[in-house]
Amino acid sequence: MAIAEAFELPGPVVAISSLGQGNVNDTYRVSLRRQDGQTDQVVLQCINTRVFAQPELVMANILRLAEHAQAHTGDLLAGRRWEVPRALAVRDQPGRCLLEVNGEVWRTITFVEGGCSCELLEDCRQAREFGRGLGTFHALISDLPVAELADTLEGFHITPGYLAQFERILRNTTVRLTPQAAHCIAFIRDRERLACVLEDAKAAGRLQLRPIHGDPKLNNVLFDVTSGEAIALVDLDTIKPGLVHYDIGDCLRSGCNRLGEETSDWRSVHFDLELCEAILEGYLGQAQGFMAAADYDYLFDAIRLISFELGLRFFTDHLGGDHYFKTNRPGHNLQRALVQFRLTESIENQEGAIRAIVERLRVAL
Ligand code: GN1
Ligand code: MG
Repeated sequence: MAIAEAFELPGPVVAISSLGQGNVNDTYRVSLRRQDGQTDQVVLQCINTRVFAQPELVMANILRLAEHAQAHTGDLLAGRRWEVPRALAVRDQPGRCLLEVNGEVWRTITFVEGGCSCELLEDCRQAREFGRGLGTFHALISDLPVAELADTLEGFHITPGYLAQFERILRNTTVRLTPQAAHCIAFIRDRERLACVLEDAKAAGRLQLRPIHGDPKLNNVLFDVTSGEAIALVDLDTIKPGLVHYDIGDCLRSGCNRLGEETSDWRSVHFDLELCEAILEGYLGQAQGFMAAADYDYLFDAIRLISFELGLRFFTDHLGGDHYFKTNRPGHNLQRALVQFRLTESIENQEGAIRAIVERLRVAL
């Protein structure tokens, strides 16, 4: 409570409870009583500094984004509600948004009232809103020069880098290699050559760096509880220069797996084409203004790659002793990897249909 109260809050704290299911930071909901007697809420987070070694750069990106988005609404929103969470300053220290307590780094962010997140998509309408939310976010910041954003997480979404890390950790692992782990190793080896598809396209100048969210999985989008419309993207720590393809891949791999990324029934995981089409339709409706022709050519690759990459990251963490993603039990990261690899396989098996959806939308929109 004392930590929350060290920030400029709109009233005294009345309750604190944990919020969300992030795999990296610890997140809490802080309820407050405003002067008019109403309750208000803010989000309090302890930043995982093993992942984000320079939290001040993370905050600088979040502030830059808020500033840019605020000056930039207009046509894109067409009267719809859109919120950009803002960081609150430490009490009596205007401009400082981070608080260090016993080596831990804390910050508070505004809470989006009337917004809710979900773990699984309900239907195509919600899927379209999910895509529309990411498209709105990208379109709002597409003209923010990438040079004005810091790279807060070097190597994030650079798949060849994760592959090299996997090989290094595999050589030294002390984790027992079960048949399921052996399956993961073979699965990765079979796909090594795919790992550089987006990085090669970037190096060849076919894909451009743009501001990205970095982690637009389904539960990082808020939907208005009444209208069902997407109204915000939260969890802004990974905003940085990147390829929008990383974000599109993340959006689709999280939205089109109807069993969710935490399922233990990994053998039944499937990539749902109806949801895929609805998400892409919502996304491209907002994003077509900044998307270049070559961007469409890599959409299928992005969907396959980011599912594969996340599986590779989970599996490498399993081999390395579970130091990156939070886990509830031994083998948790292995199970998560099996889910992503099964999803990758399902994407590969439906390559023709996914490419046809992209083509249809490219022509129709
Ligand atoms: C992590 O912390 P969370 O759950 O928002 C991870 C993402 C993964 C995601 C998988 C900084 O995000 O890249 O896609 O877990 N974030 C970071 O659930 O590594
Ligand atoms: Mg995150």
